Amino acid sequence: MELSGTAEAGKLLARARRPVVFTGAGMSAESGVPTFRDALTGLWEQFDAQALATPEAFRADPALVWGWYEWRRTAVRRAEPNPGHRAVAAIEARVPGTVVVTQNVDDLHERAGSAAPVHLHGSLFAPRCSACAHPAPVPDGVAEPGEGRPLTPPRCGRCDAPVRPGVVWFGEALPEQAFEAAVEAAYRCDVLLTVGTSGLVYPAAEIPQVAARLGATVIQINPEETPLDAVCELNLHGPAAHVLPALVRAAWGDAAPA
Ligand code: BJW
Ligand code: ZN
Repeated sequence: MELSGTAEAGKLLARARRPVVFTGAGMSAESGVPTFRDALTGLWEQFDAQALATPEAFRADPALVWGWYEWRRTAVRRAEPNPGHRAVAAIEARVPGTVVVTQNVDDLHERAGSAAPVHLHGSLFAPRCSACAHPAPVPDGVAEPGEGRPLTPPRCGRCDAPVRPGVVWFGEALPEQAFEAAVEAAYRCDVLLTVGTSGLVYPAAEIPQVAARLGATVIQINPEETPLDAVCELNLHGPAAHVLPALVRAAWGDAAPA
């Protein structure tokens, strides 16, 4: 009897000793956090990336950019991890060699129980000085920000320059340690799950490609086709919040932590 994609992927996952779970915005979609490029619902449908997610945009209008990130941070604080995030934490609990690499700037993997996800594109919860990079406190109890409404950024406690969001904008280098950890995990892994990413943004999109080139089995979880289809042995078409728990059950049965 031919195995279904999920059953086959479950067998591969159950045998894995050094899996990598590589996630993008689709991972958090069912927590109500919008993706970037999905038609109608993606952030870039509504907002101009060049006016909000570049260093030039912050220099031109720090209040607009800061306000937009305040709005997004407030939305993430109100969101809850979904069963997909919990399934990722369950994989980690089952296989101690698991590495979670995320492009997401939310904290939903951590809140679902993942120990130390590698954040390739920074975090909404790590603001820093735009001049001296000194870490700044996450503002607490700020006025409810409107959708992208200008909101003056706080000043650095060390040099008084404006504080910026601790995320990676277009044209900026990825945090060195995080990128090195991700590349090393891609080199070492036996199975890589690529979940909810369009695979369009580099260098992050190299991670599943590196793993595939070095012989790992790459399994994709995404309702849509992506450029990563070409390097994937299995494509599980569906939402992460459904497919990942099913995959964990296929790998370890109903006794799997979920
Ligand atoms: C579901 C689902 C469900 C829906 N379940 N799935 C031309 C060619 C190649 C490269 C470049 C180029 N021109 C410029 C570049 C470089 C650029 C780049 O890659 N651009 C491309 C867009 C063309 N890259 C950079 O600039 C990077 N830096 C760099 O290259 O530096 C060079 C350098 C070196 C040394 C010194 C200095 C410089 C930096 C990239 C930073 C990306 N930043 C952002 C914003 C972060 C902050 C913020 O959140 O605002 O990161 S952009 C945005 O895209 C965000 C994401 O992490 C990233 C990836 O998006 P992701 O996660 O894949 O989301 P989507 O929306 O694209 O896809 C969602 C997917 O989920 C879809 O497939 C859906 O089907 C699926 N989905 N529901 C499962 N329920
Ligand atoms: Zn400073």
